[in-house]
Amino acid sequence: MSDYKIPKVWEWNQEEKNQLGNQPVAGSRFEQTLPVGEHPLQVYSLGTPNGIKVTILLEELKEAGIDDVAYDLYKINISEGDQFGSDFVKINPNSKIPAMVDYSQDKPIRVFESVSILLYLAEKYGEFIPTLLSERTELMNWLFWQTGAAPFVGGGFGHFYEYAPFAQEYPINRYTMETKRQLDLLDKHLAGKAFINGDEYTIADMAIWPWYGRLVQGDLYSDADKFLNVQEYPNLKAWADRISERPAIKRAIDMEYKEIK
Ligand SMILES: N[C@@H](CCC(=O)N[C@@H](CS)C(=O)NCC(=O)O)C(=O)O
Repeated sequence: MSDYKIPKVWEWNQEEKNQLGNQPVAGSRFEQTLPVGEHPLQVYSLGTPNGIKVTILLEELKEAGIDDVAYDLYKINISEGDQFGSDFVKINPNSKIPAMVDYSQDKPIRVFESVSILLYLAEKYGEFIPTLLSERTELMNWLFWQTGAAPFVGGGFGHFYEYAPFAQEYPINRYTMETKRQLDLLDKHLAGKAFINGDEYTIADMAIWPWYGRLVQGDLYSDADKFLNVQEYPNLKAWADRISERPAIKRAIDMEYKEIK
């Protein structure tokens, strides 16, 4: 039991105002010019699960023999607050990585939200996205599922298991329950399938693997694979291992990010 009483109106603790972390307001906090490199695609990101989705697809496109997939990759250091700089916020008003600008069009196109970037690139190059309506719809189902589901893993389970200042049973139980339910869902879905959409490797695998593949491989939060007893999900683990063997995935994980300042 805690002594906390919910006030009538929540108030922001002003002492936290100057910190770089969460604040209850959106928008840029300071002027910051972002570099623009020589290539048509400018990616501003970081090697987090949402960030690496984009480099995975870009590297898979190269692997598939697409010639004009050159890009500049810049590091947005979210622990230093780069996501709140003025130029970044013009690209992504939501102040989260990843974000991208495509300068190959008459007017540059900004793209934010990792799955929106995956869809943009897959459609632009006509790869890793099925054309048949039924298959495309199934792909969309899983892309939207990933976007809605992963915050329970990252912002819920991961936060309370790894980052919260002290361990609390109630939120850890709540989010572990939901995370295991999602892992079981993927395990059941992947029974007898090579990939999320069936036989074809698509952007659904690239969106889901950085969260759920890395989680069952023990690469997301310390010892979380043991805590979550991931051997209960053999189909999911086999899929995760299959994906992580791909050269594009290995390159995306080791990718060097250029400094912005
Ligand atoms: N739904 C967004 C989530 C992006 C997101 O949460 N990015 C995190 C890093 S993985 C971030 O930029 N956090 C910085 C912050 O919240 O200030 C997406 O898929 O692009």
